[in-house]
Amino acid sequence: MKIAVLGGDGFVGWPTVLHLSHQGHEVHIIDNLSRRWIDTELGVQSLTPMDSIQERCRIWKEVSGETLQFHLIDLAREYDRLCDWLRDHRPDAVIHFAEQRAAPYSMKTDRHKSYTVNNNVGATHNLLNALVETGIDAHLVHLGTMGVYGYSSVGAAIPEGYLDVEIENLDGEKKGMEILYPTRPGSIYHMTKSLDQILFQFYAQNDGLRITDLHQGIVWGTHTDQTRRHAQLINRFDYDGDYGTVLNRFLIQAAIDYPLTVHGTGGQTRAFIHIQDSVRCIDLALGDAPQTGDRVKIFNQMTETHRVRDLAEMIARLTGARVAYLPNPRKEAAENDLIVKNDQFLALGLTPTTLAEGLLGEVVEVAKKYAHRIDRSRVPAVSAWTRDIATRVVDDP
Ligand code: USQ
Repeated sequence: MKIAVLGGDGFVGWPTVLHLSHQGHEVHIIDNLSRRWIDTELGVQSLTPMDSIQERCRIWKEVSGETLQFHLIDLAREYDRLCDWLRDHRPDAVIHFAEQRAAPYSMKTDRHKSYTVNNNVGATHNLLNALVETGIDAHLVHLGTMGVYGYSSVGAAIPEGYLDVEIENLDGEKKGMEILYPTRPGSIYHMTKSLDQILFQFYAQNDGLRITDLHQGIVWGTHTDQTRRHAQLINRFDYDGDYGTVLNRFLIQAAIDYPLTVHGTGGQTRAFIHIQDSVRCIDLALGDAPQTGDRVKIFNQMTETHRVRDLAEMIARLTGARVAYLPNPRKEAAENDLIVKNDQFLALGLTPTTLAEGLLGEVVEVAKKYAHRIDRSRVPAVSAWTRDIATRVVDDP
């Protein structure tokens, strides 16, 4: 297939590009390099040294013999260039990662809130609009988030996108209907992914676009089979308080002898997936495309759930790290349970990589190797969800 990977320079995008190219697909990366600019804005850098996207593509050619093409396009702002690109290249599939993906960054200031909404919703809508305008019947695979469901504990498993409900009509008869699972996003970022869902529902119904939405959990790990093939193919690794995600943060904190930064009581239960499985899932979803006229296909892209304090205590046991229980900069339930259905990927053949499989140590090794690149002052999470909370957040444990 000819595949466009929008956001192909990012944390999940880059290993996905390599995986699909390795399988023999013709892969085009479309990216505005905004993630690199945000590093510059924040004054932080990936734990791992990343080369330019052009250099990464050159090394991949050397290692694999396969060509990757890079196109610098800003989806949210360059609608006409996007349409031209689609007309010129006519992809069979488009994978859409091209959104600002950090909840803390999206809550930083009013400017960051506006940027995240304008960028994410603008990019998604421009893409849908452009597919209709150019008449290209590509399968659109979007990276969404588990966070659209929210974390209210009702003791029931979260289904894959849709909920069967019963409502009473005017004659008092109970009628069944299927609805998108009600969204309850916990940040501006998660809200943009909730808005994306409605855009997808409309374009699938109105224009027959073929869309798959992957509700992904928190990704951990850094290497995949393909990024391991050369030092310069290494994936990015975020550790800072805005972009680092919880498990990877705990692992680097353990590696540099920094107390593990648990928010509140650490009672938040979240869904997790290893980066290698994330890439496999995208591949499986590509092979299971909906037909024209189908509803949006929604998968829960996660393999296990864990409570944040259990992860911290497990890593403390493994490494001897100390655990710091800090004021929570976020507005979120102090404790929640989470049960998630992921039957569709299991049925398609996904064999989950779990925390138990020794890969935690691999991440600690990577962190130790590049520990000299870490600025300890950028480890605390300081973006607060409300002004009230901001006054309570402690900078350094
Ligand atoms: N947390 C800590 N300590 C930390 C960092 C986080 O206790 O040092 C807690 C947070 O308060 C939260 C949980 O860990 O309760 C998860 O935080 P996170 O930063 O790992 O994940 P989140 O902000 O939800 O976002 C990440 C990705 C996002 C993706 C999402 C999947 O950045 O792109 O969509 O995970 S999910 O969480 O399932 O919605």
